[in-house]
Amino acid sequence: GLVRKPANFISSISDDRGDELSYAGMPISEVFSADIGLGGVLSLLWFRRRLPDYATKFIEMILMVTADHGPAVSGAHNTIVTARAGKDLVSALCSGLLTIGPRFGGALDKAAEMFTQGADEGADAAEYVKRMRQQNKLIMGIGHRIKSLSNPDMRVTIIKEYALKHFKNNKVLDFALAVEQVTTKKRETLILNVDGCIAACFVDLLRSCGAFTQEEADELIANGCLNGMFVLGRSVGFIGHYLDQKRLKQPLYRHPWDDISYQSVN
Ligand code: Q5B
Repeated sequence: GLVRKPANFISSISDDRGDELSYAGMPISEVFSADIGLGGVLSLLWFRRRLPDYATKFIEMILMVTADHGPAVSGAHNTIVTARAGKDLVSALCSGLLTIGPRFGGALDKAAEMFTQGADEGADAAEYVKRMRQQNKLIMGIGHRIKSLSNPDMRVTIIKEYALKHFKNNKVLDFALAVEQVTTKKRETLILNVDGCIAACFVDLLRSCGAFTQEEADELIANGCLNGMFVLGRSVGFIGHYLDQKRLKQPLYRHPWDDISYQSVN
C-alpha cells in the first residue's frame, strides 16, 4: 500500500486548508461572532488557548501602552533616519526593530525571569538588590532615562492598577514593586519601568488565569513571548513614524558636525 512520507514541517497554531481559516482550531467566522478581539487572536496564535476576557483585554492594553514613546527613543530614531534615507516601509521598520534589546524595550523576558526567580525563592527585596549589585548585574525592568519618582510613567500606573484589580495573584508584581522601593532609594530614576511592570504582571496573569499549569506558563515566558509583545506593540509606532516622515517629505538626515565630538588620534 501507500506509505505516507513523514512531514518535514510541523505546525500547530493555524490551518488554512478547509473551507475556513482557523486559529488554534477556532474558525475565523467564530473569531468574529464571538468578538474575541486582537487580544483573543493573539492568545490563540501565541498560546493556543482562549483566555478569559480580562486577560485578552490586558494583552490589548499592553499593545496600546507600548505602541509608541515618541520620536526620540532608539527604535523610532532609527526608523526615521532610515525613512529619510529613502528606504521602504519594511526596511525602516526592521531598522527600528533591530534596536530593541536589553537597554531599550527588550528587557521584558529577562525582567520576567529575574523577578520570578526572586519572588519564587521568597527573597527579601533589599537582599536581592544587594546580591545583584555584588554580582555586577543590572536588574532588568528597573531604571529609565527620563521617567522617575518625580516624573512617573503613566503607562506603568495603568498596567499595575489593572493587574492589581483584576488578577487572582500578584506575587511577581509585588516582588518587583518591593525591589523598586529599594532601588529608588539609591536613585530616583531606578523605578519599575514599563518593560519590567508588563513582564511581572504577565507572569502573574499566565500563572493565575487558569488556562495553564505553572510549568506551561513558565515555558511560554522562557520562549520569549514578552519581548514579542513589545516588538508587536512598538511596530505600530514605528510604522507611524515612517508614514509621518513620508507625509512630511523629510529630506536625507545628516547628523550635525557640532553635535559630534571628534577626538583626535594621538
Ligand atoms: N542602574 C534603562 O539607564 C537604562 C540599573 C541600575 C541596578 C538597574 C538602565 C538599564 C535595565 C534594562 C531595562 C528597559 C538603560 C527600559 C524601555 C522602553 C521605553 C524607553 C524610553 C520606551 C537607563 C545610572 C546608575 C548606575 C547604574 C544604576 C541603572 N539601571 N542599577 N539595576 N537596572 N535598565 N531596560 O538612565 O552607581 O552610578 O554606577 O539598563 O529595564 O526601554 O522611553 O526611553 O517605551 O520606548 O542611562 O520606555 O536603567 O542610567 O546606565 O547611567 O545608570 O544607576 O549602575 O549606578 P540610564 P545609567 P552608578 S524601558
